[in-house]
Amino acid sequence: MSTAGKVIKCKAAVLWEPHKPFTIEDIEVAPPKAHEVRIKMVATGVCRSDDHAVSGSLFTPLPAVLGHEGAGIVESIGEGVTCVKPGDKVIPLFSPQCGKCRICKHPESNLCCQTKNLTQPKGALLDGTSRFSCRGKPIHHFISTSTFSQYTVVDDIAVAKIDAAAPLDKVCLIGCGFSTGYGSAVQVAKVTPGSTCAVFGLGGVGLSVIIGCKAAGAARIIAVDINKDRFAKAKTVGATDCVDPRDFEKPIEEVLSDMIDGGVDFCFEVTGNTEAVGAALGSCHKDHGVCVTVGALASFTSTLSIRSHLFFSGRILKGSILGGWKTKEEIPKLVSDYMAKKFNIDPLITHTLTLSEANEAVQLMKSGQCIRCVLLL
Ligand code: PAD
Ligand code: ZN
Ligand code: ZN
Repeated sequence: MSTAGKVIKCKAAVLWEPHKPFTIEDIEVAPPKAHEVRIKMVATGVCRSDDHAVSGSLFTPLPAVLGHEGAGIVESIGEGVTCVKPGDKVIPLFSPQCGKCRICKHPESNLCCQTKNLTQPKGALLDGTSRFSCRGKPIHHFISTSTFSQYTVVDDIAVAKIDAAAPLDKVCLIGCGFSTGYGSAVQVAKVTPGSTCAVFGLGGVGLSVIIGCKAAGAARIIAVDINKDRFAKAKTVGATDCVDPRDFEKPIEEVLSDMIDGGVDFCFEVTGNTEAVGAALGSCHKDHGVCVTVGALASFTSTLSIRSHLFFSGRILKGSILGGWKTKEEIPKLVSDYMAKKFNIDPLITHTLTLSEANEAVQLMKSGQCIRCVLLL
């Protein structure tokens, strides 16, 4: 029997208060309104940004259904939706693409003017209301996606139709971690063949940066982390050297400068630690080094403290949201490239659990034991 037009009852992981575990709840998911899409979620990765939302450093109104790295199948569509139909495989987009605004029309940018849920989070769909409720209370959406639920509703500018043959328990990572890292290398930094790169932070996002640096033809890729357990996987995906800053008395930027004759061409901060931004920038070559910060900008509350002298002779510091991809157009292409084996995301997935184990997945991430944990919904 069709569920279109009806309220669906399903399970979701709800965060009621900051710093608390999720509660697995029975929630109601209302039908999509005009220009909205209801999705039966199949799989979702757990990203460090979800944990930043739990801790409050990435502000989002609560109670909410978190999760933003998912894949699923369209269950029903609201009036006026033409980009997807029921049965299509899709990835929700935490950075939407309206295709009409100044930013969408700019060749280099991807933070669409409709990305209000990221920049000024209201915890709602674009019409300002929620489709989720639980125990009689409305529950907020999270950055246009809310993938820690068996069903979610998104705006039609925040969903990308993908290859019908794509394995959703793998390509869910293309909704955030993989695309963010890979795009930070190939299109934000624009890593060049034969260049030298360093990547600070070897979680799912940092390892994806390494995959991107390798695909772009970097000659040397130095993986930097304070968790040595990450080094074996970094080598598997393309790192040529692995360095733990704690093994040295001198600052890591001096270590890398000695290793690579004055510093690397491209450096990436993918730690979420603001102090690592200065070290990453300082590890770039002073004349032409490009540093991309990916992790530190996920926090709304922190400020950067960087010696101004580091910019004296031309280093560049850039930010990167979702790897700079114009999501609606380019996320489906990344899925097709994965299907064509142009890169492999499978080594990033170290654990697969179920929605009822969402808290265990967060603990595995926080303890450094897992790279990406995928929840089956
Ligand atoms: P993760 O927690 O799995 O990995 C972070 C890694 O950094 C871990 O291996 C840590 O041991 C390591 N680390 C921490 N501090 C340091 C340090 N000082 N020096 C070296 N290594 C260190 O996170 P993740 O890979 O899921 O995400 C990384 C960050 O990127 C995180 O802050 C997340 O919120 C952010 C992010 N940003 C975007 C975006 O669009 N900008 C998208 C997705 C994730
Ligand atoms: Zn993420
Ligand atoms: Zn736009």
